[in-house]
Amino acid sequence: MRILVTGATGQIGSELVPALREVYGRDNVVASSRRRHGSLGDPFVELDVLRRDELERVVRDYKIEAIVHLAAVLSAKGEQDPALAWDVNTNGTINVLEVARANKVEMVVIPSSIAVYGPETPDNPGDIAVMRPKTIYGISKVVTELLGEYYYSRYGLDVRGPRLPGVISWKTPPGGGTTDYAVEAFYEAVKRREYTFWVRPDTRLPMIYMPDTIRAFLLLMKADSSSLTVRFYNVQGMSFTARELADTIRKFIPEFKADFKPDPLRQRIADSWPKSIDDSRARRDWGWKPEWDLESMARDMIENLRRVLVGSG
Ligand code: AKB
Repeated sequence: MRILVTGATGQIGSELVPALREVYGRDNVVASSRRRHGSLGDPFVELDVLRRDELERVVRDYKIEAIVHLAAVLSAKGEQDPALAWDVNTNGTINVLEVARANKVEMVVIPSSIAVYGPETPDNPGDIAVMRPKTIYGISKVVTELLGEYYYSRYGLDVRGPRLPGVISWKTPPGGGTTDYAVEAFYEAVKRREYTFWVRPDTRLPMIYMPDTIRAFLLLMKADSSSLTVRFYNVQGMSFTARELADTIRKFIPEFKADFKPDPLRQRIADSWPKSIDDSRARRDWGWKPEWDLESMARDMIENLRRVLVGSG
């Protein structure tokens, strides 16, 4: 399968592209992003998803059979420039879906987010639950999901995606998300032994470690279409409060000092999201099961960040 990945230099893409290349072969996975940076090798093309003509040219030139569409503006950044977030997240998605449909691309994979949920969503929501998000990012992800379902039922385009919680990783930092504190805390704990969280200590959110995230993508992409009962699936690795995260970091870095100074915007966003999500349908339909919990993830994050930031294991 020849795959195009948009937004490939971001937090997820920089780890998903190498994983896809392992499975599908290096030359069959074309990485793309607006500007080339980071360590992804060729094949690579500079591509803005808002340029439908360029997207179409790449899909034709490389005979693309599947698109993994990662390019998006996340929740906190989206609130600083809602028009940009709307443009990139919805028009970028329409372009991907239209080019895929017109060029007989077989599969489009788009991650959704817990940001589709809102304060009216009941606790521990399943895949089909009340979705009245309060951020432009969440609204654009609901639109993305609905468009994906529409293109599937109207044109038979196989659109599917994991609905992700906060993604924690050490290779490439995330940018512009509300859940990014759960990544920054590790960087600062290793570098400076202190961190000021931008949420209250009791703020609990669902999260997932990157190796589980990559596995979720690979499993979902391999799943037989006939076994899928929805197009977007909740996946969760763990759920913890900011204080529980700080306490867990302290098990490995006893001097770690945590402060909590809630930032009104990001606290409001965090408060509007569910504390955990029900991923039983993904477990049933395509064998999803997370392998990392808070403690094993924290140990691995700290070991790796010590190696890359301070040169000791
Ligand atoms: C964000 O915080 O915006 C993202 C997400 C949950 O989709 N990490």
